[in-house]
Amino acid sequence: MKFYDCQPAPSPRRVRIFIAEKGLLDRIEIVPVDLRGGAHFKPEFERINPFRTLPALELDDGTCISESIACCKYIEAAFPEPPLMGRTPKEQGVIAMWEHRCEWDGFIGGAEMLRNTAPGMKDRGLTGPLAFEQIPALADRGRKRITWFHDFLEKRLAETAYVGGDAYSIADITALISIDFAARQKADIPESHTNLKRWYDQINARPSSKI
Ligand SMILES: N[C@@H](CCC(=O)N[C@@H](CS)C(=O)NCC(=O)O)C(=O)O
Repeated sequence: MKFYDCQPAPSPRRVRIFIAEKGLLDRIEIVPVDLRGGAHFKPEFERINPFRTLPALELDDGTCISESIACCKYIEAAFPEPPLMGRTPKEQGVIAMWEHRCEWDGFIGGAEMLRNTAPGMKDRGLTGPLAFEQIPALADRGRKRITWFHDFLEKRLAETAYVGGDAYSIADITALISIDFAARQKADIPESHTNLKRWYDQINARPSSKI
């Protein structure tokens, strides 16, 4: 299996951490893709992902799977231990709910900020092959969404050890990469959010967070 990766980008990091937590780093070939240099728009990338985003997996039979959560679902099914998406139906539902919430307000909020302000992202308001103009108001909205994201995680982590419940899961991974993505844009965890900070320090100390 191959994993199409880009070191600084948050979505590939989400799957890279998932792979590391499964102990699969030495069983999967990592193929770096230069997003800044536009390697994902070269004709040969069409086969890997016609939507022109990272991450992507290529299975040994040539099947390609893009979308971070789809890559993680495939890995979870193929390599169930340790479970990162819950064991029981209840755990699976609760973890999926929190994971999606973190992607929706955390990752997307960060993407709205970056893609609607960075000079290097002119006409790259959305990923993919079409040009989308930057809309500065969306960057402001993204910043608000990050405030909301930090606030709801602070409340959640006053009640549970991990975002998805009692155990580390994909919900923690998506929360971590979204928090770091927002922090790169000067939207840090507020000092007052002591539960979120405690959780962050603990998750950030895991070896998988460093790769
Ligand atoms: N929904 C996609 C989002 C992936 C995404 O936004 N990837 C970014 C890197 S974090 C990308 O490939 N950007 C390419 C571009 O900006 O042209 C997923 O979860 O995989």
